Amino acid sequence: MEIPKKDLKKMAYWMLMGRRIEERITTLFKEARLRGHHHPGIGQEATGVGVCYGLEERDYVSLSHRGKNPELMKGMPLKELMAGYYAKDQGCEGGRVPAGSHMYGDLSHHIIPMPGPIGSVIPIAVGVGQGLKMDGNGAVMVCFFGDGAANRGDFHEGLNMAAAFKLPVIFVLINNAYAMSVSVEKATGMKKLVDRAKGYGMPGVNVDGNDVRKVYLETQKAIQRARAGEGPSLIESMVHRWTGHSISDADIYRTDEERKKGEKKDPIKRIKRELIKEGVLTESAYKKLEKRVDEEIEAAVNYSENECTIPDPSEILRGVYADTSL
Ligand SMILES: Cc1ncc(C[n+]2csc(CCOP(=O)(O)OP(=O)(O)O)c2C)c(N)n1
Ligand SMILES: [Mg+2]
Repeated sequence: MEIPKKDLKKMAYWMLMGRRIEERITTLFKEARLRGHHHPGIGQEATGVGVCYGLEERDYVSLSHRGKNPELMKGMPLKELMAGYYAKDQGCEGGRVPAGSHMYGDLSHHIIPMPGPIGSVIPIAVGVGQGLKMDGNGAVMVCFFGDGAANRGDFHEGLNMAAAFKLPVIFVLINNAYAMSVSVEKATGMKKLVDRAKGYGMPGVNVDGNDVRKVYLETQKAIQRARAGEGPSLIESMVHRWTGHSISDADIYRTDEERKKGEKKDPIKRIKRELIKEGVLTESAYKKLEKRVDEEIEAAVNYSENECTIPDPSEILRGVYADTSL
């Protein structure tokens, strides 16, 4: 299937946004303008964009700790995301999550936060899928997680239940070959994680996560299946993690050779090369896109630093305990 040019341009915009925001957040940490924690999603842009491009307002996503495309594409305003990194009132969690890169969400945009323990979001996503099935309006739930999370019990219980009840859930396993410093080879006896799908009785597909078109087209099949009431699918997307696990990981357990091999598959360079070759974008149109993305990010940084407010300490317990007066 051909993807229309206007959609490819939008995909390129979102991928650039995914890349540049990670780079900007990293420099803000280095300048000590941001504090807390960050897991750079550099290298995962084509996966986030390819999966989320076809989602509709009625659909839900649940987040992992890496990559910003799902929440932005699902409607979280960039300024709200950035103010969340600064732990400001106006941020996505009202200043409660200075941890930065995860544990935030926005239910008004159908974005389910990632709980701290990796993989724990999977059974939650299955529960949302059950709710969507009961609503019967054809909405789907997309659940992102990593290869490490796929070795936790939550993955196995969640996929089994989703298949047994034919729930409209698309499980997106982002395989970046590592969980912190532990390689997939060391963590499991399986060669291909996607083969696990067979064990639960659902379709599974392995895609090159650097190729946004392939990710998009495979996800569309899974979405159609879910909307038609045929149940869940597992998509394993192969990517390279460009940085250490987090900004505080020196990444000493990988070789330069391994890193260089992964970086050759850069999804951003690839989409730029392809779209210019196919006449979808010119070199100068691509530069304009970069400029637009950088300006939007800078506006969000300025907003967070200069216009947003720090939460009042009296607010700290809001949302922690149930309101017993109700
Ligand atoms: C249950 C649990 N164990 C350990 C951790 C610490 N931890 C945070 S991220 C992470 C690695 C996750 O690897 P993966 O699922 O492959 O995602 P990636 O970081 O590669 O995107 C670990 C072990 C955690 N958050 N939860
Ligand atoms: Mg991983």
